Amino acid sequence: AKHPLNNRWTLWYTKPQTNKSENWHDLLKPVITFSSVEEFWGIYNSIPSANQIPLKSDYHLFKEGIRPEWEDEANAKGGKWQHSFPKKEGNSNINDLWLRGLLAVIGETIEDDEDEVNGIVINVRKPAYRIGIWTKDCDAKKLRTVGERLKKILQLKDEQKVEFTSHDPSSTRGSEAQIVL
Ligand code: M7G
Repeated sequence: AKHPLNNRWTLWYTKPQTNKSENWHDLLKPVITFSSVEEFWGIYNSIPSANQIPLKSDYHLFKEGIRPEWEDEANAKGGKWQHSFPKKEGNSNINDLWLRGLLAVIGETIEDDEDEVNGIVINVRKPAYRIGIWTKDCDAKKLRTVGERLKKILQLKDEQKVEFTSHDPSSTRGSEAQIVL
């Protein structure tokens, strides 16, 4: 028997831009939707790992029906907790950390019964890998729980910070982080 997840999840992929005429919407595509633990492992084991996908690509795992974009109404009032892993520091374990993030999101251990988390993203960039958790709103108390758990999931040391930034630029001064843990 399959072990059902509490929610259905869609994996998305952003491929790198190869010419300037391609915009964000041309590059971002859903890959597959699943709803059980067994399907998750089948997919995870058949796709390239985070350290194998090209520079400027992203994986996104979001609840079914939520596009991994600021504009989606489920994201518009929320923001993201992020940590950046500079490649010069090694990060040979980035695949493990990304997997820990995926499991915490689909298993919903990143939060209590709050329904605050919409998804998780990894951005593969030249200087760094960046992992972010996207939230539904900016409720300070719920955010704090998610941020603290993210630090543990990503096995960060005290001095390695996670930063929360709201998607709505009018609620922040520029792109400055609003909360740092
Ligand atoms: P990024 O991947 O967050 O950061 O955004 P990066 O600078 O490290 O690559 C890169 C670019 O992708 C942005 O400047 C936008 O043009 C586009 N982009 C990223 N996101 C998450 C969105 C989004 O949610 N909506 C739209 N419209 N564009 C996005």
